[in-house]
Amino acid sequence: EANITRPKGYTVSFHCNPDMEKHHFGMTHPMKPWRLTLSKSLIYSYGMSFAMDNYISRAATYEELADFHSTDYLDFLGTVLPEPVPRDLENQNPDLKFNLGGSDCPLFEGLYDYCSMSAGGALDAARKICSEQSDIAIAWGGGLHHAKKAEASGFCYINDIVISILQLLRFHPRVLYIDIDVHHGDGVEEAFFSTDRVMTVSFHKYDPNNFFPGTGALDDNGPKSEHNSGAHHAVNVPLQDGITDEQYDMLFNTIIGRIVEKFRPSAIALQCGADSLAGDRLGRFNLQVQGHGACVEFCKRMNLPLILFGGGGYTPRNVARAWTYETSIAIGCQDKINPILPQHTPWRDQFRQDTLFPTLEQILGEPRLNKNPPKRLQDIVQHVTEQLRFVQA
Ligand code: V1P
Ligand code: CA
Ligand code: ZN
Repeated sequence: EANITRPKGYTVSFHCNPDMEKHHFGMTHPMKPWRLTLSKSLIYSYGMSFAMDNYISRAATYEELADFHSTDYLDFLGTVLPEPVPRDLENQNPDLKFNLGGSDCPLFEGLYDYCSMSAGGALDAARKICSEQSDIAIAWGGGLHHAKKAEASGFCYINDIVISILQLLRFHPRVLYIDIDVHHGDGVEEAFFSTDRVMTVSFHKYDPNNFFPGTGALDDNGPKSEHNSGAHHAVNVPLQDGITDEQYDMLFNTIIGRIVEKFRPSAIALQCGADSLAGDRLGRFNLQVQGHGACVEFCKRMNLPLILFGGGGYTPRNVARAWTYETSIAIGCQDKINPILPQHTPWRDQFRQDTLFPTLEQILGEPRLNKNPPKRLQDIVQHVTEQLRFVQA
């Protein structure tokens, strides 16, 4: 591989914990922690670790998790045992405590360890940003945006993003949170609903009746009372099936550009859920690796301390492609790397499912019919622009 060198003038840190990847949600569950192993293999095969500070993150402590989560919930999470016989997927137990143990948030071996490791990596990333030892901190094992203070939701048990942003807020006056997972970032939005120090922006597929979690309408923008400082500080970009790179790029650049201008954040937290890619098992969009990565590039150009979190992503070889490409953008070596996947990458057979000579950027997946009319996108931009008139830095 071409020699990948450390970027000049800034530092990228990479935070992971290999023990996290060993956990299993169950055979038929779409969330596969080994997608992190696949992503890392590809990142290392390209030689990118030589251009970053690499940290094996520790697990977050109970006290660190309790910065956001209720102790009732954490105590229960720490003691529940996996079910001896997996529950029938259709048969939801009516007396679930804290929404734990259903088909979305199953109880599995080592659940508490898995959660505290995900949060540990994300929190380490935030700490490196706060101490200015890192300018772009990467935590692909984080990004679990649905978890609530006292409730698991949508494959998420501990909200590592909220815990990391709380850490950033100890040093930074204003944090911009951006979420490009195909699902609404409801847990993060809710956690910072009543503060003007965090602006949350989520781009997502929106269908209140047929798409999880059903929240995140265009006019859900924070508390309705003008006396609440969080008013207008939640931005939602509800989209339909099949959105393309060009459309997404236009929305992202226009909306995020105006927000940065008006809100003047001192740090950015970007959730890079890869289920917004074409061909995702749960997603509905038509984004390519380039279009997804363009969001990371745009944020990097803002020249602010940046954390990159993982998130959803249910076609593991595409998740690995996107997060590898985005790691290369962080380092600034995206134009130097060979688009043909390294011969010696472990798991190469995973990528051969697509073609004999798999590339980094080419993902497979039949394009979906685009249900986003240009007029609707213009209306979204206009709504957000009007909303921002109420926002003061
Ligand atoms: O749709 C639902 C709930 C379950 N029904 C009662 C409604 N759940 C979704 C959850 C998606 C979570 C996405 C997480 C993330 O944003 C962040 C990591 O990406 C769901 C779906 C679906 N197609 O939306 N659960 C499952 N599929 C599922 C399928 C098989 C086994 C277990 C869960
Ligand atoms: Ca989102
Ligand atoms: Zn998702």
